[in-house]
Amino acid sequence: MNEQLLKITEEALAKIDACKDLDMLNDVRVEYLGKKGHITAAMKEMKNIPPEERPAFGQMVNVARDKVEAALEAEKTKLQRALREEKLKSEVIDVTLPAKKAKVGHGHPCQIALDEVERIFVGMGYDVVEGPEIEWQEYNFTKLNIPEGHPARDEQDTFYINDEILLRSQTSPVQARVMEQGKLPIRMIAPGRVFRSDSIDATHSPSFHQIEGLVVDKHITMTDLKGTLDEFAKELFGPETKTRFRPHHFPFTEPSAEVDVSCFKCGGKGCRFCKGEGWIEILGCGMVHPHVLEMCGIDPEKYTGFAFGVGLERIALLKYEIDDMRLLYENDQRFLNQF
Ligand code: 2NM
Repeated sequence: MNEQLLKITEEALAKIDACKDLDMLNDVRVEYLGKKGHITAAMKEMKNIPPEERPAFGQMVNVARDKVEAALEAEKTKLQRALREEKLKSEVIDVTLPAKKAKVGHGHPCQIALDEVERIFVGMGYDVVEGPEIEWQEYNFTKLNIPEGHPARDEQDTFYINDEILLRSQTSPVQARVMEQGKLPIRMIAPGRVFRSDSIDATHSPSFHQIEGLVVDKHITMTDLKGTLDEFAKELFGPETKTRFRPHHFPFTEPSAEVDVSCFKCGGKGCRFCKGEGWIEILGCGMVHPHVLEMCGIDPEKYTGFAFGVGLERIALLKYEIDDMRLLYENDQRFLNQF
């Protein structure tokens, strides 16, 4: 028995030594120390041994078990260490490799143009004010001297929600709201989305963006208007830019004008960009109609003002030489990634 136990132990130690991985090692453990294992079987032999031999036999089995257990444990540690080393080697990171470039988002051309316009006017001391896109017709029309029956109110051009409420067709209702608050003087621009029932083509969309400006103070004159917009044009399109004011009509201003800038492509000589004109129309403006001031709670005998309105998309199309407004709305990455 002694000899057989020795043989089993030696055999076990040899098998443990030959193990190539932890799975194999576990199989060996089961083979010798498991429920039906060889050493376990030897311990079960105890009952068949004469009582006087039992202590010596028990001790032998214990020694054999301890030896196998110790060998198993040592081999386990060795295999685990080897596995870890292997893993470390295969997972080495080369920190000198070039990194993947992160994709950084960027402004939409309209946003870039808006930032630029805001920068210019904030630099001249203007506030940027926003207001609701759903408006009372009272603010969108009546207070701006657009009476009932005026063609600008036509249901064909305006999205009405009901008799009193509509989607604003301009951002000037924001200015009517500011005038009503009565804090003077006023120097503000109102950028934002406006809505008109237009069909989509290269220059029209039922939803686009406007930036309207308003200055109200004592002694504001047409000269202030001209100087301000001339400075704006020079900052936006370059210092060589000239402006030209042509008489026009708007219900909320009197007198009113449309403003052209000298073509920044050809300097005014006439080219394909300005269609041979030398001038490009960019905005509408005028002196705030006394009736508008009055309806918004400002005394037109004491205060005067000027106002203007410019289309944001129009500025973006001009500045970045885009020939179709629809490109601004389609979110085609091939287009947007150019900005
Ligand atoms: C324009 C042209 C001319 C304008 C007028 C006002 C207000 F509220 F003061 F009456 N805001 N904006 C105005 C004047 C807008 O857009 C082409």
